[in-house]
Amino acid sequence: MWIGIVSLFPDMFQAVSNFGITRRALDKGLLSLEFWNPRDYASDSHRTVDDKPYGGGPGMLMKVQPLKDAIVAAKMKSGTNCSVIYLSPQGRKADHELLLRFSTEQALVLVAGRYEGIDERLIESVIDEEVSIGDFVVTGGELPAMLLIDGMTRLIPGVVGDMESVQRDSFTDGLLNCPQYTRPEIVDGQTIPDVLLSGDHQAIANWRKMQALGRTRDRRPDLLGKRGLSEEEQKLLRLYQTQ
Ligand code: 4G0
Repeated sequence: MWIGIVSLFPDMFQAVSNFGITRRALDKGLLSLEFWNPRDYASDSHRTVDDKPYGGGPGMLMKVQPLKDAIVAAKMKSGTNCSVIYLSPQGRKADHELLLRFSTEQALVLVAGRYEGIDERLIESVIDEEVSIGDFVVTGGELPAMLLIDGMTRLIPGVVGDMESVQRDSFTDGLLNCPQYTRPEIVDGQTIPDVLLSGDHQAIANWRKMQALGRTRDRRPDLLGKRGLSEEEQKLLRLYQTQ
């Protein structure tokens, strides 16, 4: 997967390119990142990349011409008619399904804005999708873009050795994960659920599913609403309250 990134601060992306699973995906050639800095497309001697909003008010916007030229250059380099994604608090909220869809694209361009965002006409002319990572504002689109890159990368086949662990993760089946425990058996007097030591694989699977259902209903009932419950799952959920 090739990702073109339009950003005033390309060095920030070392957080994904130099560490962990994303670094390995780059090394293996399963992921590649390429950068376009609007500052390199600025036309004046000060290399200006911000501009005042029409109508006045506080804050600045990204200057249209350098940003547009950088986006068009990135898109050209992709070699395909790839989607251009703009990270903004006004976007559609990202979720597992969106990342799954993006992770199957062979090329994407991500636009990371600064200041108070970009001119609406650019959204109409060069942006295909406006995506938000959640209902809060940060100082630039770079961290939101990195979250998408990281989340997509682990869904690319061959990136994570154990695809089963990816499958088991939260949201792949629309539920939160069950509680997890590792050694030692007792931590400061705190034990672990007996069933996990029983060796009864069916009982363990049932317990885990029941916990996942129970905490999803307690913490994220919206997820259950979207997903629905089978007869078997309703039975496990009733058992959860009697625990
Ligand atoms: C566009 C995305 C981009 C507009 C970007 C800020 C949060 C997200 C930015 C603004 C971002 C998110 C209107 C302040 C850059 N912050 N939730 N910051 N405004 O995905």
